[in-house]
Amino acid sequence: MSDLPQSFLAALEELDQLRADALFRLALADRAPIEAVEQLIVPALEAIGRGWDEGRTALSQVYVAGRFCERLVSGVFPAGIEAGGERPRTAIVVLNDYHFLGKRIVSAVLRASGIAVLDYGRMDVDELVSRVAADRLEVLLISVLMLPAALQVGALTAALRARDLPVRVAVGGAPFHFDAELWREVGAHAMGRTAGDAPGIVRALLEEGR
Ligand code: B12
Repeated sequence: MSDLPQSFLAALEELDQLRADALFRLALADRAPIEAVEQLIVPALEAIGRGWDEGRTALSQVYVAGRFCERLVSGVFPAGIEAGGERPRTAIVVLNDYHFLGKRIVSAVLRASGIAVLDYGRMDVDELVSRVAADRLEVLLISVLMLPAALQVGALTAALRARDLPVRVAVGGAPFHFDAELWREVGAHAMGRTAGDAPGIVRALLEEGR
């Protein structure tokens, strides 16, 4: 069983979706969904991303693997149903980016830990500042995978400060893995490496802000 992640990566690289699907289901037999996602899907997509960076993998392979993993993730973490009652003061967004998988997983983990979260989808800086103000957010989670989008978090935190909005910002995604200091440089209050970090971060930021 220990070579499951390796076999899953090989199946994705060969675009063998039937085999990848069977291996993922095998992983789910003795793992929680979040463990199966973190142990199989996340490292496989990271390896495929490196392959593209180094010229070993075609963009079409990255695309097909990404879309396929999106289907697997949607199967175990269906899109959220907005909770009734008081409107949550925590939201998650993809900033100027089209990599949505991380956001989907982080939202699911938060919901599973009893934290209600608004899903803002994809936004740019101006739209996001307006929504944060309108919803009087306490915590904003941002998922970005492109370096230019990560740098825009700096423009966002500056705009939030300029409007004196007390929201606390947490970031996650590949650029923050590649450069461990980037989250501080863009003015975020916290950074998470995995979706499993999100509930602890939200609770700590809510606590700090009160
Ligand atoms: C799949 C993929 C795609 C798919 C996306 C499909 C989709 N619907 O999401 C497609 C093919 C569309 C795509 C397109 C592109 N991609 Co792409 N892509 C990837 C790849 C291989 C995997 C990303 C992924 O889904 N990972 C799985 C998810 C679950 O992981 P994750 O998002 O990191 O989230 C985890 C953690 O980071 C954390 N997390 C994430 N967000 C947050 C937030 C908070 C608050 C917390 C606590 C935690 C947290 O929790 C998650 C679970 O643990 C990465 C490689 C990589 N190393 O990430 C490249 C990568 C991100 N892509 C890259 C590039 C360049 C592109 C393109 C420009 C390619 C091109 N030339 O067209 C386009 C641009 C699209 C755009 N404008 O946004 C580069 C970015 C480099 C850079 N420096 O900016 C990467 C890093 C590849 C590389 N090594 O060069 N891509």
